[in-house]
Amino acid sequence: MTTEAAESAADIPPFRYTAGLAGEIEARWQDRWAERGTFRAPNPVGPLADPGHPRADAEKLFVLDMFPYPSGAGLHVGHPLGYIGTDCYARYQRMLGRNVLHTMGFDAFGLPAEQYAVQTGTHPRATTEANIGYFRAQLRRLGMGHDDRRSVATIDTDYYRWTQWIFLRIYNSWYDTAAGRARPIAELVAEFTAGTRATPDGRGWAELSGTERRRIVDDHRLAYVSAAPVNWCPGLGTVLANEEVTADGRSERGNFPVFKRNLKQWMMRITAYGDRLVEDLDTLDWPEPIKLNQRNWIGRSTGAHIDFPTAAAPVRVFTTRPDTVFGATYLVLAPEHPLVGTLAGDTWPEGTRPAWTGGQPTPRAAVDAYRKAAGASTDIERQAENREKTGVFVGAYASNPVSGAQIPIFVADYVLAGYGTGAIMAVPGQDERDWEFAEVFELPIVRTVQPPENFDGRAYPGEGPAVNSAAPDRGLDLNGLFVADAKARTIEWLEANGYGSGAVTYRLRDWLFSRQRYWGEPFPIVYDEQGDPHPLPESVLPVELPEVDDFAPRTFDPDDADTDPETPLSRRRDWVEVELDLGDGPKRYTRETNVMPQWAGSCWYELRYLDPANPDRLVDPANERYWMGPRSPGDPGGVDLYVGGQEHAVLHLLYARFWHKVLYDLGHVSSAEPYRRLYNQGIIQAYAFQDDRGSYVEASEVHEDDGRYYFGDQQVTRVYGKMGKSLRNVVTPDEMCEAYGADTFRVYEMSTGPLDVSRPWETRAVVGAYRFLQRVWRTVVDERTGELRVTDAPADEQTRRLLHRIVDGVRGDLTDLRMNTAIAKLIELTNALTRLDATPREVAEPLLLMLSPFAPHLAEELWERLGHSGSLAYEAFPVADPSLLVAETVTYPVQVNGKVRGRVEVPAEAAEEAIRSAALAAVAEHLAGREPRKVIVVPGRMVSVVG
Ligand code: ANZ
Repeated sequence: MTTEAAESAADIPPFRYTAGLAGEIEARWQDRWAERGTFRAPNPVGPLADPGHPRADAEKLFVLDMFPYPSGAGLHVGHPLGYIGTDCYARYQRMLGRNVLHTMGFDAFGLPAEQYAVQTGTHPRATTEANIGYFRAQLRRLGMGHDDRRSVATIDTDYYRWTQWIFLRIYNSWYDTAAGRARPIAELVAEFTAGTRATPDGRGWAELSGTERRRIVDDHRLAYVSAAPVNWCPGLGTVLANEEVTADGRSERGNFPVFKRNLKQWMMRITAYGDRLVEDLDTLDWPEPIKLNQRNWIGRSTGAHIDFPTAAAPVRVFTTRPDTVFGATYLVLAPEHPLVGTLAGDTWPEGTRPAWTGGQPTPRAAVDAYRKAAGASTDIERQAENREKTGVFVGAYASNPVSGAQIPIFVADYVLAGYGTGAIMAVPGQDERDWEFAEVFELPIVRTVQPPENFDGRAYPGEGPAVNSAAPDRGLDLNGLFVADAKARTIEWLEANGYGSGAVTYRLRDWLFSRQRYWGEPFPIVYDEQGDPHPLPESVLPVELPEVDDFAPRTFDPDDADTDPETPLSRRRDWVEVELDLGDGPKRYTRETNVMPQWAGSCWYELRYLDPANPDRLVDPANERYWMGPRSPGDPGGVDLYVGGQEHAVLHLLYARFWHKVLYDLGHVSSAEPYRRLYNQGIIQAYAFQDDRGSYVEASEVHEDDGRYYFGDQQVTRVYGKMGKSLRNVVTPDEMCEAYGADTFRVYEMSTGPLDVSRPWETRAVVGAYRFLQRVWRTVVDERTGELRVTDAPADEQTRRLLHRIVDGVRGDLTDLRMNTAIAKLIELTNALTRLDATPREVAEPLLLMLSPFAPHLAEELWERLGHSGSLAYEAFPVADPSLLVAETVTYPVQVNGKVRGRVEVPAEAAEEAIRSAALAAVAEHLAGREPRKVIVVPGRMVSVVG
């Protein structure tokens, strides 16, 4: 390419480090590492134990990358930024003496392969495995020091067997809120049976029917079937998790409308862990913005549940402002609230305002019409601030428990079914949305917090003394209390009078765990004739994904919400219908035909890395304790360094923490958290080019002419953005390896910034890294003869001091993942060496060792040429001699009128002015206060004062 083109072939010295030579060296060392198993990390026990390994008894370090989805496009140069960073760090730490676990797996279930299968009929396994092969080859070519035995893919049956096993553990447990942890469901049943735990309605366990018992137990499980409202996307033929729905209520993939519908789905009770997921963030070494993201997502709100009696059952509301209850002038139920049907009758009560009826003859008709309309909009739309408030009266009243006032009950879509209790007490005086609604429906507004004097707004949500908030006959008087005290007093009163209690609610919803797809883990669940679920015994795992002819979920008119999903697995009747003996004789069952979401496999992969070949357990406890166990009391344990992109701030990290905590509670792991330290790498950005219609054109085909950019003969506009297929500005690592070699590519990527900073990609700048490695090569090898240029003679003092200063700096930089400044220091040292006639071995060797995390192939090659056998991967990283780190000094004799009268020691690089004043101070008594007539500084030699 460009670099070589400038020089004609004849000019190139025969032993120069070129892309061709780099390629040869790199392939050779990659083969050797693989043959020798260089990066295999020994386990304490089991198939991967290796007591003879040099690091078998060493301190451990577990470095983890967020594993990729193996897409068909392969890696572009943006992807390996984090992988190269962790590889440098892992290599460095290994040289510090640690037993380092670093490997790479594949998050291999997922939509793209399935969509491709739908279009072409190619089995997703075939495409996915081919893509994995391609990724592996690309990573190998980059010289990654991965333990090849530990690489797992979530689609391996031996892997998803354990994903299913974990599902069964979750299914077979419940959250004991008193103990603050999950426990096996058998212990719950034992407590009910023994009578030590009361049943929900207080009847004895023995008095309950089999079905009643099953309902109670199933209601406790951490994995359960629910018919709750879900995001149904007819255009994709599947339901989606909240996280997969965009802010404007469409599917993230495909951009189809998403509707709320009640469908039977598997759910995971992640909300049981809401408190711990928030609190334990404090134990983690994670970037603050990610922690904040998680806290917001979990969205813990404290307040109260308050029961408002009605003619039918009481309406329970959740409020964060129980102090404002005297200002509750109406209630609002979500359209989906179960009491709506009961409360809405056949006649409008006396005095119903026409505006409240929605123009319908009866409350029931009004509510039905309203519900239909509300079903068509998304949660986001329903909650939009500037949206005009709509609603209808249900034709019934509730009584405000603190005042006894009769207040009307409405349904309105600004109240969501999936949050709190799906019902609110509306307090227009303090809540803006309630105020707007009250204005539209002419409902009373009563302030219960005194706004400041200059307040000219409508609802006042702020701090102030309570007003209009006393019911002396009921023993409650809040007037004058500030918000916190008024809240506490109200909760006390509610609890004493049986109208409610303090409560905590989470924005976090239970995790919808079913997908109506093919390419995912089947559930280890069958249903009996009553439709009740049964777990399959562990002995039949894995439940393998059956072959099908048609991979497509059935899709429907994207705008028709009234359809039911039909899954690909449900069409294989011979697979779905099974006869099994689950302990009470052979019976007919039907299998669950949904599959798990892609998140499942990535919830626990780091654990399988620890013990990938263990046939009997997910991970042997001794191996888990060694690699991930807590190091001290209060330490949550977990992976020592987890590197990945910010886009996983919420979902993956939250789900993985949840599963890990369940496994921890049940005693399967000793670490309370999966990822002790998290680090977000930056992204790679690059120029992209748009034509006059705004479409992106292939960036590599654009040429520059006099500051303008052309695609063919068409002028295009240059923009800048994240490298990727959509901007058509992809550069692949393969091209870079071809043109310069993997070592150059690695050094270039690492030199452009600290690991957590996003940076521009500039192909033209890669040559800088290439030239640097050529200089390193030249310090060791004579380009013309191929002979070594290294001498055993000691280095001069200056070079030696430079070396030690650089060793010290590079260590600090690598420890803090500042790869760029480490490389800058290595360049400085190399440049100093190129000025010498021969390179002292005492400098060349540490230079290669320090370079090896970044340019491992070149370093290995030169290390071998210096006469070492074996790999330098286990050599000790250079250590700086502290005595050589103190700045060098020079001692100046100071003459006064020709006689030496004193001596001063000053830093070698001291400026003349500093030497002069130090010298004058040293001979002050010989000058006896006289101003010297002349001071001559002879640099490095002497100072002469003429008095
Ligand atoms: C009365 C009140 C008075 C409220 C007041 C707020 C201010 P966060 O903080 O987000 O948890 N709410 C409760 N459930 C709701 C639902 N399903 N859909 C829509 N809104 C709901 O918000 C909790 C507050 O949001 C609750 O406190 C309730 O309004 C409303 F001056 O109750 B509040």
